[in-house]
Amino acid sequence: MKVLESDFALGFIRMADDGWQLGFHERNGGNLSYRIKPSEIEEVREDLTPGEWHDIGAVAGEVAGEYFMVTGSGKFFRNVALAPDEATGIIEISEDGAGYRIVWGLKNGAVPTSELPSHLLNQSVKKRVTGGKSRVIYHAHPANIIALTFILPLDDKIFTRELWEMMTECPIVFPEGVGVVPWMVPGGREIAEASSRLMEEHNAVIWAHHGLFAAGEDFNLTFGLFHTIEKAAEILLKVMNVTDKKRQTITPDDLRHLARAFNVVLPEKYLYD
Ligand code: 2HA
Ligand code: ZN
Repeated sequence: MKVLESDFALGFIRMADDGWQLGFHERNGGNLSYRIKPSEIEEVREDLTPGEWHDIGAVAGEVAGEYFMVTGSGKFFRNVALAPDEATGIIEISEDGAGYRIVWGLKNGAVPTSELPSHLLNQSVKKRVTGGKSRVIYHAHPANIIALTFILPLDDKIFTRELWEMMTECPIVFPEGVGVVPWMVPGGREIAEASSRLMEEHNAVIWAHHGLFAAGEDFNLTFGLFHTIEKAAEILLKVMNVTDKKRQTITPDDLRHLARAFNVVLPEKYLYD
């Protein structure tokens, strides 16, 4: 079948458009990657035309030989649904994990996202730590999370706990907490390595004064995680707009009770007094 008839491509396009509709993607902000299943790539094999090999700029060993659907560098998310074969494409990773070639889309000389090193290193780590289940990496520039990186200390423990307290479902949606990377130059191997180290433990990593990365098994779970974290940040900012003191909140003991009731593990390092 054609790539644009496949469920994975339609799911990818819908998620990109959802992010645009929610205001997460000004101009060319943000990028998305999906690690395609072998059965899914076989379904669209007739529609693939391999191009030349290029250097990734990092070695993504755990995903060598795999195929990814990715957004294009400089492409606007608002155009993904209108011209998916220009704004997105499918790439194949070389057997040594250091190169890629375009096999579909990214028409008219386009290239994969400028954050390809971060996507592939994060994809590698998440593939390994989830036993192959994790497939989606999503990056965008959500206003409320970015705003918090000017106010809260850039500390995993403080971001996690503040976000958990904002909605009862937060600790159930991201019991492993969020990681925080200090401000760094985007697009390269250094920020990719810093993020992927935090992805060993978390499914969401904040880039200070820049945005958020989320990882998950499918488009629903990954978008849902991203959206939940951004909404919690919005609530926290609403509270902070009114007061610098919460009159009451969800306490560490409440969080322990919640963890028992919902069968999740909340690391004690986040349950400080
Ligand atoms: O413009 O979001 O981090 C794409 C980006 C770079
Ligand atoms: Zn960005």
